[in-house]
Amino acid sequence: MTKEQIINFLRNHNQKHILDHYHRLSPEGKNNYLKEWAGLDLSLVFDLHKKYSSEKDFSRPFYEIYPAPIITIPETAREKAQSDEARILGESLIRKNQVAILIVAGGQGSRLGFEGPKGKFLISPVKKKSLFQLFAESVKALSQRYRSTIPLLIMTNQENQMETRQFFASHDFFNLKKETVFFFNQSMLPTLTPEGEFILREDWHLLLNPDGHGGSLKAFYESGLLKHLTDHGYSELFYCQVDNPLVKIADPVFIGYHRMEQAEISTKVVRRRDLKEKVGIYGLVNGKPTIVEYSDFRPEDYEALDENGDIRHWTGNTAIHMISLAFIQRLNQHGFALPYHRAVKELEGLGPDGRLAKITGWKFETFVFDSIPLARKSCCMEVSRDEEFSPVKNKLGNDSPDTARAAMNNLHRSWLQEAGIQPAPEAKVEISPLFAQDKEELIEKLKGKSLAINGDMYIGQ
Ligand code: UD2
Repeated sequence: MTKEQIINFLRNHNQKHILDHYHRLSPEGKNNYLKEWAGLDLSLVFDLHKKYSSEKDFSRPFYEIYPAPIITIPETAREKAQSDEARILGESLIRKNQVAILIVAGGQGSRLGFEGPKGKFLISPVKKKSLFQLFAESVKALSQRYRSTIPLLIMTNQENQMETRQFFASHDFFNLKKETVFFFNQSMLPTLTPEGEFILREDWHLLLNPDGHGGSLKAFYESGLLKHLTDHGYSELFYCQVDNPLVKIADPVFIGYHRMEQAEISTKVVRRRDLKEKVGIYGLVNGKPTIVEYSDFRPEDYEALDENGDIRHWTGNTAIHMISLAFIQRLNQHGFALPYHRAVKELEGLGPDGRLAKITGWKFETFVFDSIPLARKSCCMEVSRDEEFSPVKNKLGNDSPDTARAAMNNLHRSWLQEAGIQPAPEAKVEISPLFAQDKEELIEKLKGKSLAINGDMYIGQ
């Protein structure tokens, strides 16, 4: 939008508070101020505001969601053989440089109360490694194990991109080849008040929010990185969130099943911990595989029990996906159209008197899992929570740094016990991804070795 178009837009949408501020600026100040508005989709947020404002019925719809086909955790010999077959296929795809990794790290991470990009948060129980370091070392270990090039893509937003890039550069990309690490920004959208007004920050700039992790599929395409990877022969994307230190990066079994099922997008689910756990549910809606977010369920449905007294909707979305690059290409070709959700948040902004005040904001965002019903085929695999899922979201309680550190410690202690080593009861252990990425690799490396663990121990490379 040109300067005139923006001013006309503001007038037509009664944004008097913005126009008053604008007219107080110097000619140079006016130019600079409008620069940040030029790239924003102002009409979109007002269309969305109109849609949500016209909704009288705020009660949540009843979702007819039924169990979808799920690849459950292998128990029988046949299931284990199938899992091995998937692993071998997945490993071959990694070796053939077909698999890239995307970590979405553009969220605002407000619940954790941590300033800065969440990937910088120091999480590992003994060495206090950051989330980014753990991911980077896993990618390094995978590329060494499979002698392949595994591009690592990190989605940031305009507010945390510099700090994220600087963090990697100052750590020399954690020994990754820097030409295999890519950063790209998702888009931002203006936050609106329920009355349909833009919100100004303390510095009088427009309050914006990232457009949701669904924006990763659009930004990945628009950045040119999708074409770059496709041109270099890559075909599959392993997708995960920056907040989960237990994620099995580029898990060959998952990659294999995704390919065996000829799926365009695949999801890992875990059994819900309890009725209150806030996760999306994977199931069939109108016969199509779909993830319905906990916040879109009617509470009585989300907390329903089945005839055995178990949680009826147990397939909790871990937000770990395999997404085929051809599918992302297709999603973007005809105009990217994931549905926008509205999050209502209490935030700070300038009130009518020009002073900072508590303001209710409507944030519009897309969810990556809304692409699942658009896929020709999708696949779902159940995994063990203890092995693969312990996100860092809240400062305390569930899904906190404490619960993630405990999960990491328990997992690595269990690997050592399987290798015949019994750490002292209170000892915290941490195994570097560069030493062993899974139980099998650790057992192999410690074969014939004895190890006394009487206190906290880090097992490095
Ligand atoms: C998400 C899922 C939930 C479950 C849970 C697992 C949604 C709406 N819900 O809940 O179903 O899978 O995770 O932990 O996704 N992010 C961006 N850009 C954005 C917004 C988010 O990169 O614009 C990233 C963010 O950095 C974080 C992740 O996406 O790593 C999850 O973001 P969230 O906090 O919005 O979703 P959450 O944790 O409520």
